[in-house]
Amino acid sequence: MKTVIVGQGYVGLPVAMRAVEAGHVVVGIDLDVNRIELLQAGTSYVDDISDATLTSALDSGRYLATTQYEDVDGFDFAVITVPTPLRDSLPDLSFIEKSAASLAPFVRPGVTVILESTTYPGTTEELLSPILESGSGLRAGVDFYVGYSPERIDPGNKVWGFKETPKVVSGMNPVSLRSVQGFYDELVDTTVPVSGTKEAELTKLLENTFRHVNIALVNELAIFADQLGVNVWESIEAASSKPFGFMKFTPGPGVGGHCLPVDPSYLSWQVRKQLGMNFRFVELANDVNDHMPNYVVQRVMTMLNDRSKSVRGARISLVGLAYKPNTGDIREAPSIRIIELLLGLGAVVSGLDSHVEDHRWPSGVVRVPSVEAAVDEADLVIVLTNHADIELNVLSTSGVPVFDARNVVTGPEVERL
Ligand code: SAJ
Repeated sequence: MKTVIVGQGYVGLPVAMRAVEAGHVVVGIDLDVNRIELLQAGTSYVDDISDATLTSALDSGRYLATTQYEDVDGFDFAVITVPTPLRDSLPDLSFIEKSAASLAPFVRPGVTVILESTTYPGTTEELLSPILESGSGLRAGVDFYVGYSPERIDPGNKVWGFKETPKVVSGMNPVSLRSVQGFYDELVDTTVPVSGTKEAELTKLLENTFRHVNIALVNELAIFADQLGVNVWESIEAASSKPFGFMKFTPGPGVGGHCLPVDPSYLSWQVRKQLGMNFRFVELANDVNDHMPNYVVQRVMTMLNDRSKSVRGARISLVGLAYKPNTGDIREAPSIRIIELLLGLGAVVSGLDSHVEDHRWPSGVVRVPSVEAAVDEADLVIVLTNHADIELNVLSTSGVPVFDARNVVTGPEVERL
C-alpha cells in the first residue's frame, strides 16, 4: 500500500508516521524545502513526533520526505493535510487547490483521495473533486474515490494522540466511504462514519465553534463579573462540579492558535455567502474574543493609573507569550495584539517565554530569561500564558503589581481578569 500525505506539518507528519508504523510505503510531500531537508536528516520540527520516531521511519525504507510530486506516482491513498487559513478574514483554499492540481495527474483508477484540512461544508465535493477529475480525466466516486476526515490533532496532548483519537470518516458515496474507513481502520483505534462529506466537514467546524462560543461566553462574563465585584473564576469552578450538562471553559486574554480564531469564520462565511444570513453566534464570539486583548490593556492602564503611573514609559513584563500553555506556537496569540497596543501607548515591554523560538519572537519586546528578571525593574507584570515550567510563586510576593489573565497567581498586588 502506497500512501501519500500532502503537507508534513503538525497534522500531516503524525499521519505519515502512523502509516509507516502500519506498514504502508509513505511519501510525505511538502513545498517547504527546509522542512523536507530537516525530515530527510531525521530532525522533527513537530513537537509530537520525536527524532527517534522519524529516524525509525526513515530507516524502515518506507518513508520518503520530498518536495517532488513525481515521487507520489503509483499511490493508492492520498491524504491532504494543508493549511486553510483566513486571508483578509476570508477562507483561503489556495493550498487545497494547488495540492489537488498537483496530485491530479497521478490519480489512477481505484485510488482514494482524502481531505483532512478544516474547511466549510461542500469543499470536498465542489472544489477538490472537480480539480482531481479535470487533472486526471477520471470520474470521482466512480473511477477513483474521494472522502473527508477532519483532523483532530491536539498538539502536546499526551493522552489523545492520532491513533487514540476517534476519527470521523466520510465518502462522496458509499464505495468511497468504505475505502476511506478501511484506510483509517488500519491507522486509528476508532472510526466514526457519517453519511456524507458535508456532514464530516461540518462536524469539525461544530467542534471548534462550540469551543469558541463558550470561551467567548466566559470572557464576556468575566468582564461583567469584575464590574459587579463577583469572582467569576470561583463560580466557573463551582459550576464545573456539576457532573452533567456543563463543560468548563475559563476566561483568558483572548483566543489564539490556528484553529479557534479561524475555523468558526469558515462557517459564518459560508452562511453569509450562500444564505445571505449572519451566523450571529460566531460573529459575536469573534467580536468578544477579539476584544479581550484590548480589555486586558484597559485593565492594566487602570492598575497603573491607580498607582499614579502612566502607560507611557512604564516597564511592563509579559509572562507567557504563546497562545496556550506548554507550546511555543504564537500564531494569533493574544500576546501579539497586547504587545502592539502597549508599544503603541509608549510602554517598554519585555517578555518571558522559553517555548517561543527566537525567530518567532515579537519585535520590540526585550526577552528576559526568568520570572525574577521579568519582575526586576518592572512597573507591572502581566501573566498571559501559564506554562508549566514558569515558577509563578515569585510573583505573589514580589510587591510588583501583577495582572493575572489566567487566575494562577495570588498576592496583595495581584489583580485577575
Ligand atoms: N482558551 C481559553 N479558555 C478555555 C480554553 C481555551 O481562553 O477555556 C484559549 C486558549 O488559551 C487558546 C485558545 O483558546 O488561546 C485555543 O485553545 P484550545 O484549547 O482550543 O486549543 P487549540 O486551539 O489547540 O485547539 C485544539 C483543537 N484541536 C483541533 O482542532 C484538532 C480543539 O478542537 C481541541 O479541543 C483543543 O485543541 C484541545 O482540546 O486542546
